[in-house]
Amino acid sequence: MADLAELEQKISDEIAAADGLTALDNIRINALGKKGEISLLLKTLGKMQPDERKTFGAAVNQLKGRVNQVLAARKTVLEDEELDRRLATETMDVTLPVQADPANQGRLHPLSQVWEEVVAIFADMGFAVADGPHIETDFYNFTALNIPPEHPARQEHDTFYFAPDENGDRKVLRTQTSNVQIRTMQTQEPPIRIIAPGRTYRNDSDLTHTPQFHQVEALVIDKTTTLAHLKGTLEEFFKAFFEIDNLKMRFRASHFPFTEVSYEVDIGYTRKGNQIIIGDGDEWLEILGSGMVHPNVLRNCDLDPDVYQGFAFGMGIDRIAMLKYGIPDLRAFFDADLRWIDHYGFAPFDIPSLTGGLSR
Ligand code: 2NL
Repeated sequence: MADLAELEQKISDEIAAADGLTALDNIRINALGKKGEISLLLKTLGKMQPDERKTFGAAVNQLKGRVNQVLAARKTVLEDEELDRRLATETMDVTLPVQADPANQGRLHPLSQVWEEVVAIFADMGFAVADGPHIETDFYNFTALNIPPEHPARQEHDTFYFAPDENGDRKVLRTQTSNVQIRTMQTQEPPIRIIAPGRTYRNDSDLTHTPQFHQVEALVIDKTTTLAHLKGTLEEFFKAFFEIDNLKMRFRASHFPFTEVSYEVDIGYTRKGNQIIIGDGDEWLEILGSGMVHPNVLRNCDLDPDVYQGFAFGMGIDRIAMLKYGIPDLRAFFDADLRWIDHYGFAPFDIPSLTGGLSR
């Protein structure tokens, strides 16, 4: 029994001296763990006489209870000390801004936004979106569009050519998205009503041109499609796109190899300071090229020009994005500068729609 008192004193001294929760837990394991000093004492009970076993067993159990109490008390003290230490050393600046919602971080590039706006407007008018290859054969980029070899229009396209293959044929990076319309006319029966938004490529680089840019072309083919449909479509599109009720439009006779008749279309605007307000006013802004699809183009796609006719137009997405959102420098579109995208970009989950709002 004297041994028990001595053991209790020793364990109590150790507990009092424990300087942390880990040290305290080690003391607990050494005393009460499976192979702890007190646990081992209990294992000697089996070899004792019944009387001795009764008194010794009770004494060890009481010792165990007291040690547990001392351990718990020391634990509370150590935990309080730990909390006081953290409260004294750790600080929190409650004036810091709330952390940004991760679902609302990142911005859509204005081009992506405008692309989606254009798609939403034309989809609402019943146009399907078509896509095609960026690397194209000479036929789909030029010949099918009534631009035969040696035609002067080829020079104006600043085409990127690939190295010729074994037959001497050179593929090109498409200079406009018309290859998509050609492929559509070859594979689908009219009526056809598509837009072809996409990347286009020309070997041209200055303040207002980048070697890779974006175009949307449209094509409507049916038996009775006329210029009036072209005018109506463009008027509806620009009113929806620029979110205005009044729109002045001007059709200037022009020439493209793939349309006959051909028009360049201007829209009216006024200047307010260095701001451009689109819709009304005395100044004109050239915005797109258009016309009735040339009979040769229809023939090249095995459509009979005595049965079918239609309109087509093409415009630059980069340019209408700059106009709508007042972006002065085209080249910044391709700089991948996060500060620029933060300024001009759009919230990722604000998907443009005619009912929910195109742009907010
Ligand atoms: C412009 C002019 C235009 C077209 C593109 C087209 C396509 C086919 C047939 C006929 Cl498959 N036309 N596309 C027509 C007129 C103008 O683009 O200045 N674009 C920026």
